[in-house]
Amino acid sequence: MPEPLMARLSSRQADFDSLLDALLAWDSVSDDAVASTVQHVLADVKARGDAALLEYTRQFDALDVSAMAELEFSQEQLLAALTRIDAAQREALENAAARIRHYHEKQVQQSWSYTEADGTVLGQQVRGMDRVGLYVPGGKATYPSSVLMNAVPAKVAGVAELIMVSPTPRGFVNDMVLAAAAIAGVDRVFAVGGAQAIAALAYGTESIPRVDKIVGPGNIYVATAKRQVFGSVGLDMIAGPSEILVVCDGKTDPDWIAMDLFSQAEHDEDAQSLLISPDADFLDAVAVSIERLLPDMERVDIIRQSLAGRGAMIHVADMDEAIALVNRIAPEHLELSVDQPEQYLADIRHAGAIFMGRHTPEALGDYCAGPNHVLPTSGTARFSSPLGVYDFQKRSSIINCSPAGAATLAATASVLARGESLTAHARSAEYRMAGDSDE
Ligand code: HSO
Ligand code: ZN
Repeated sequence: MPEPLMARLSSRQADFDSLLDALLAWDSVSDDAVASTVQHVLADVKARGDAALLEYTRQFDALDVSAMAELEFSQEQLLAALTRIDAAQREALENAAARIRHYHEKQVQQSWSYTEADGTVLGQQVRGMDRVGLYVPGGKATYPSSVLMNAVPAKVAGVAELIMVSPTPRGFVNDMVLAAAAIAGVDRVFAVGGAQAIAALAYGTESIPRVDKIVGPGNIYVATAKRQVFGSVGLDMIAGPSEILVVCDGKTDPDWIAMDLFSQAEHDEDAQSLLISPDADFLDAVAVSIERLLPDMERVDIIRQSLAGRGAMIHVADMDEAIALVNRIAPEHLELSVDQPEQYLADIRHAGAIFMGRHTPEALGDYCAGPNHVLPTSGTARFSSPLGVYDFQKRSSIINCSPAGAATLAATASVLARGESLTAHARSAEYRMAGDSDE
């Protein structure tokens, strides 16, 4: 057998813990030169608006444009893209969008309130955001499916205006991306990208309105720009490379598992594919499948680099140990390729998305099962959740005191306020102790 492509670890080896830590380590990329370029671009777009945006678009995207109007796609153009793509592609996009919409409709948070005995009403009012910006990369990682995954939940949340930006280097336009925008109900689409697009969304220009939140993945310039505008605009998470962790009892076809590992690895050289099994022979069988299947893959080089650099097969004693490892890794995607996966579900504490059973490959979730494919990476599933409708909703607290309720609360507030030496707070509360001033 040739030297296996993926590293092989065993939970029994003495240095397992440190090897695992090294395997999982991922430093979010930061680069001083990029940071200072981005800082300059942001300040320039903030100061000069469209003029700067046009200059950077000419410079970075090699586009010969002189007015922002040339960089906006009309709704007619979006619909035209929808008619240009294959009928099968259109149908698949529409089917995926409908399923994603249906799933996300379950996530809508409702306003609520309750009334206390003295008539005071307390509650929470939920509202969709006014305006959201969606960044869609223009290069090798342009995914129409990601347009749906970001835009549909925003629209379900009731976001009034959804603005998409996506670079079109040398005028290259991806019809599937525009078609997905049309299907998802994106309101405006601009052909701008990079840090300058993030600046436009964060600060607004004459033609691109300022948004309340920016979502969507991007290259290092985009990620750095998002970090730098933090505070003036809401942001989604800054995603690391994609990961998959497959736990298999050894009874799934090894070809299926090899292909599931490839499906994440083909995203990018830094993507991470891990396989855990209590069956060492099965790990060998998957290694054989990998050797046989890999040469035919279109992205063979990316997959090879990803599996060799960041992939691993981990042999464990039993399923209990496998599940403990899952929780330690907190993977973005977890496949439980086992009989009766339900029996393990209650013990899983950290995973972005859990794919249950042999017939649920991650690829189905990536496109069309319904749940979101924007998920926490690099162990952040310990504290964050899939992108959802709730990310585009915000809440206001509601407090409506009855005169009697105010009098009661004022007694408590006054004591606490005086304890903090905040006399105006205390007196403001105390005025309400007596009931209406004209009584
Ligand atoms: N697996 C990616 C999402 C995606 N897959 C888009 C295919 N297209 C997120 O980790
Ligand atoms: Zn994927």
